[in-house]
Amino acid sequence: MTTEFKHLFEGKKALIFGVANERSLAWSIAQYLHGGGARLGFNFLGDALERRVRPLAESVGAEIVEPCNVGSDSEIDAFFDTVKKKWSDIDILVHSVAFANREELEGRFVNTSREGFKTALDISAYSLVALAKRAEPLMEGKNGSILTLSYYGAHKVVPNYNVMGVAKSALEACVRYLAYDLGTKKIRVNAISAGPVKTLAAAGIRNFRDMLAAAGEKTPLRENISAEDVGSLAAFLLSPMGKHITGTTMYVDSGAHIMGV
Ligand code: 0WE
Repeated sequence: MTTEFKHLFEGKKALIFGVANERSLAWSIAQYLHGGGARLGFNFLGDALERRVRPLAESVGAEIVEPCNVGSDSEIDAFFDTVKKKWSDIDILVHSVAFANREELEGRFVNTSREGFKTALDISAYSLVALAKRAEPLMEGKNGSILTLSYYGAHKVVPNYNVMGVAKSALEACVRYLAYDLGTKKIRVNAISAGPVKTLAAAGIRNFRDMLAAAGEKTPLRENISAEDVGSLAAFLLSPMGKHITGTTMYVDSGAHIMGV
């Protein structure tokens, strides 16, 4: 990171949801925020991920590392109670969370179950609304910024992405409606639509390696993106450089989304 960005987030308080390990897109974003002088808070989901997240969080001097399943209103409330006590307010919220049952990410979309649909939309889209609702009062007068992660499957059919495509479409619509509501408080809400990256989430996808290799070659830049590319765009959107950008989805995908054939 270049030195011009060393003070970009000086003293800003940022909550980051969705770090699973050192390959997570959320972790790259956290490192950019830390590099700019931000104070950080993280969630984790369950004991297994706590063992992964806690050492990473400690390496960037995190002041908050608390459990929070974003599928539970009571866990979100408990998390924000802690934040309120420790910090009293926040400047930044990063939402990098998605989940669909594995069987929904294989085979035909037409076979999506009612429960599978509910789970994917709840964890991957509604959770942003639930977090934004709790963040809003803590961002009063702070020019807050909220960021989530999307994927091109929200707009065009990506075989096997299935119900996650529907969930990301809903997520991007949530970004627009939240941006309208929270705009009155000068809180910005945006999404980054990232090209495929081999993270823990992707490791659970069958044939992801082959897909990744093929995807890069078809882009204008002829290469895949890295988690760092997501971190740098996030830093821009979350900083005053993105001051009047809200409600939008920005692509960091080597240009993949401009292609027809
Ligand atoms: O949004 C995603 C994946 C999110 C995801 C991943 C998993 C794997 C393990 C959500 N739920 C689960 N559930 C699990 O049990 N991406 C953008 C990565 C991704 O996933 C795909 C892709 C791409 C790209 C699935 C099929 C096709 C392409």
